Amino acid sequence: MKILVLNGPNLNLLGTRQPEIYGSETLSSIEQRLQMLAEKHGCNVTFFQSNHEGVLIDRIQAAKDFNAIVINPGGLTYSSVSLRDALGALHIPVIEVHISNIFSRERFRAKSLISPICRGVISGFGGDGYLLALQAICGFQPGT
Ligand code: CA2
Repeated sequence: MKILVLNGPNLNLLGTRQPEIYGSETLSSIEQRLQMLAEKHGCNVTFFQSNHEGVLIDRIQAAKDFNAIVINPGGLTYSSVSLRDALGALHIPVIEVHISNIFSRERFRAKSLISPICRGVISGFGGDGYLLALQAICGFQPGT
């Protein structure tokens, strides 16, 4: 099982600002935790973060040999039809992850353009959300 973990604009700033919303864990710490969990369950994870919509779309178009994508699109969640089209064109499961609970914040954050083409959405569990997504895709039991 090969999984591509994508992070969009500003997620490189995790752990540096706004800890009251996004917690204090850095993206690299989340990626380390994912790597360890993936190894334990025989999955292969590849990480990619970009602040640029077109760069993310290029990475998605090149992801033909992956079995699934876990993506936190950041602010592109609410604006990018192009990102949605690129993800939808792959015909592999996509799981949308958000660190914060996007439904309990400003109203504009509650309407994702990405969610309708996703297998599922995980929102509000901090960095653990990415691990829950891996669990859901790879099919192992919680806590194992
Ligand atoms: O909760 C999430 O994971 C978000 O996708 C994070 C996005 C935000 O636009 C979405 O509404 C929800 C923001 C990315 C992180 O931005 C930061 C900005 C400053 C400090 C730390 C993170």
